[in-house]
Amino acid sequence: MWPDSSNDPVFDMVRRETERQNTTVQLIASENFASPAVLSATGSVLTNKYSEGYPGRRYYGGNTVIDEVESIARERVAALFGADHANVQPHSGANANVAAYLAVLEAGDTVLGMSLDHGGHLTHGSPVNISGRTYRFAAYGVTPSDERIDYDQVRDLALEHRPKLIVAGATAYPRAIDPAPFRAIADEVGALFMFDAAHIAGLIAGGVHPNPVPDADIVTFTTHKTLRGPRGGAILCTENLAPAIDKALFPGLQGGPQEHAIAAKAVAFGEAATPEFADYAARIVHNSGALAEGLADEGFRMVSGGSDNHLLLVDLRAFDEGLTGKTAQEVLDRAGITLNKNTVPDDPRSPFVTSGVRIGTPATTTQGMGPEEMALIAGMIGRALRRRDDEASTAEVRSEVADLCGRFTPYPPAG
Ligand code: DSN
Repeated sequence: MWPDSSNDPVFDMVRRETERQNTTVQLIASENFASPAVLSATGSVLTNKYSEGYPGRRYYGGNTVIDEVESIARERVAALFGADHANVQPHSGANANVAAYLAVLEAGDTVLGMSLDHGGHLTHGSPVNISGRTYRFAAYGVTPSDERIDYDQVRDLALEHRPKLIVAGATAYPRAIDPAPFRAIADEVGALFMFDAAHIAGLIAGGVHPNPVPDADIVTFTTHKTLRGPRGGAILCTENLAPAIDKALFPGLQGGPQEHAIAAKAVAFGEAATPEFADYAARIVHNSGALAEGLADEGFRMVSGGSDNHLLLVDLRAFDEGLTGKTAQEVLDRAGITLNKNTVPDDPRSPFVTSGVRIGTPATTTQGMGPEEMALIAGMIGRALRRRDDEASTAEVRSEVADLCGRFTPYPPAG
């Protein structure tokens, strides 16, 4: 029926990637290890089906089962966050955001969002992104003193620019974001309020961060970060915005939904509603605190002094003025520790070089690592970076990483 692809080198690449994930430490704050059930739904025959439209209103036949799948995904995620309405079709967080903008804005409208170089998202108005090219974004940031969101500045900018939409949410911000002041400011200037919960959706679902749903008109997020589902996005909104959101996503932005991914989202939403997941979310934050302590002992400076969530933003300059984020990422890659370079607020270095790294605990927490292992990892990071010109030292850390991962292997060995 089909050509024999079993020897396709792509499968060897998949095997090697499984091995990489099993044998190195994953500290990228936006990554996680999806469960076998989520992976199984993602790899299912639902990938074969066309289902443009929404449950009960499709442009193609044969969607009885697909309607059930998409309906259960919508119901589960709406219940998880207490939202009026859910759209589970966004292929990504970026698409979720663009659809939200399409639903409530016209080209040229003014929006207030967090500046990318203070931790905001690309889709919150970066000039190189469709958001910044289509709408007039004004940007707020963090205070120079405590490196936390400057709510006074948010209010001042809102009063000055009179945005139609205020956007909260960040990609490299280690503190909890309080939705209530944003709501109050949006009400004061007559703006809509959108909360991009991409990074912290799992922390919200697990009850350890404030839920933005009661305050925000629209909540967008990715499903693959702390929420631990398949790659993808979702949008929650109030009942009055539901028709505009659905129309903006399809046919406004996307065509056929990826129902295999939607099935996997449904599985992940089910998992996120369990007491085990609430415990997981609490352990993510606990591990961040332990990692911050360990890194501070090694001489690193945490932006904002620590973390309330799943990530740390580490300013490398206190550890070594000459060490860039780029070099740190490369050295640690060789040592089997995967993280990403990241600018720190008001970074004099470019985003390709940076003075910082971003470090997250969602994946290691899924593996079952705890504060003891966070202390070990902090020590390994310090040692690898301190002796970065000594290949033998890097190899020694790599071997310790392999031993550690051997005790917390996420997946069975492939092939
Ligand atoms: N690329 C994503 C991240 O790593 O944070 C943006 O959501």
